[in-house]
Amino acid sequence: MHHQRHHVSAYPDSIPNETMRNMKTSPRIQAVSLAAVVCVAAGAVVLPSSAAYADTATADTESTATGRSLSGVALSVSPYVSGLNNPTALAAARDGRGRLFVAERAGVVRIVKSGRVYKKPYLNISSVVGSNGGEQGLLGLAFSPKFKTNGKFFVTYSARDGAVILASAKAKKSSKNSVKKSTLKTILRVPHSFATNHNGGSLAFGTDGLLYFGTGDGGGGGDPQRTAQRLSSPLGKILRLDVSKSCGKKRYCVPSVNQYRTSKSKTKRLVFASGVRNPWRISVDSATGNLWVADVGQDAYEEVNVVSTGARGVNFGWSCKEGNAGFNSSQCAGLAGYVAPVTTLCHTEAVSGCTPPFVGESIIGGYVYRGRTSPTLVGTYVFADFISGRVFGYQAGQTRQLATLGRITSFGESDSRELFAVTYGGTVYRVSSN
Ligand SMILES: [Ca+2]
Repeated sequence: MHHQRHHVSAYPDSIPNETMRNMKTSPRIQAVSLAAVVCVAAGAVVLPSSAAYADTATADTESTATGRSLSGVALSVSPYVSGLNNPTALAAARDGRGRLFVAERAGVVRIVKSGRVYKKPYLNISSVVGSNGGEQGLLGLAFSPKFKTNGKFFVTYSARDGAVILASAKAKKSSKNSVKKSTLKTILRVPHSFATNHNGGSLAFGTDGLLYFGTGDGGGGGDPQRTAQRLSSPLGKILRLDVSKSCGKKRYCVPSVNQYRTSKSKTKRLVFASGVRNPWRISVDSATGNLWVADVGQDAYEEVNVVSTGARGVNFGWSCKEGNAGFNSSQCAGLAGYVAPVTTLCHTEAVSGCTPPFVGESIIGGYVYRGRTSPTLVGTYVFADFISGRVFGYQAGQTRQLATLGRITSFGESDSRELFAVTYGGTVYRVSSN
């Protein structure tokens, strides 16, 4: 890996969020090529390969720099360790041991500690992980809030048949630096055979101790299976499970707070929220308990949503809506109380008046920073765009570009809630501010 430092020019003052929302929304462009629809719209982990990406200035080789402020934030994104193989997620166990755990797409979880990558995998389940298309693989990773005592953590991955599997694994002791594949146990299987894209797979524990699991709409383009608004489909949802115990034959229980817990549909019982397309990365703000959902857009808008985990009837709108614009009018029938995004990025080829820096083609959700070493960043939701390499901050209705770094696939928090990012090329970056 190269580690040249680039300097990012100061950005013009940002467009206020309201302006973004009121921007003229052109009708959905139908003329986008299939490749663009599939790759751009779908693709959190797609390798840019077409000419459409020729102007993607930032390959995955650079650190960056400092940008203009969000309430005085000067963001620094610096390489921490490299040599990972297509990382897709980063998490910490919060057991005080200072380890970062990085999921690699092929099915390996690796430990990063004190600036180095441990040679021996923490977990290797590559023999059961499918990797067809640009988006299948080991997708998500989250540690039990009680990991220190129970040694349990959770992964999501594509099975060989395309199904998205939520599974647990268990360290013999939480201090161990490797975990046996034989401890892997399937908790939930979400069938996903229609297409290889839009798998979701993001995991986040709420401050309520419940596990939130984002699923994609099943792929293709434009919600062809009409899953996202159908509550009996596990696709296009944020599911909520209690994985701290078993109920009957299931390795989870339906939380008593789930709105549809008494539904005849076993799937519907797990639905916390509907109406997402590909919530590639979700996170929970440890201070407020709010759930942040970054939903990858179709042809026009990328979006950031935030909702209390105590909310009911949460519907993020897809595929009736894409961002704040209409999309499939046939999917609007049951749409009551649609949760509008707090901020959106636009696709220049589809939205007139869409100008940098608030341009994005494949949003990568991040975290609200709650660490200690970057006081000006506290309370800011940091996120990115995979394609353009823009790194943004959102706080109190304002969105600003704070840095540039191409091909971020995921953000993650350390034991002490410091912020890290991983790029598809295999580098872990430390994200900090003044
Ligand atoms: Ca939405």
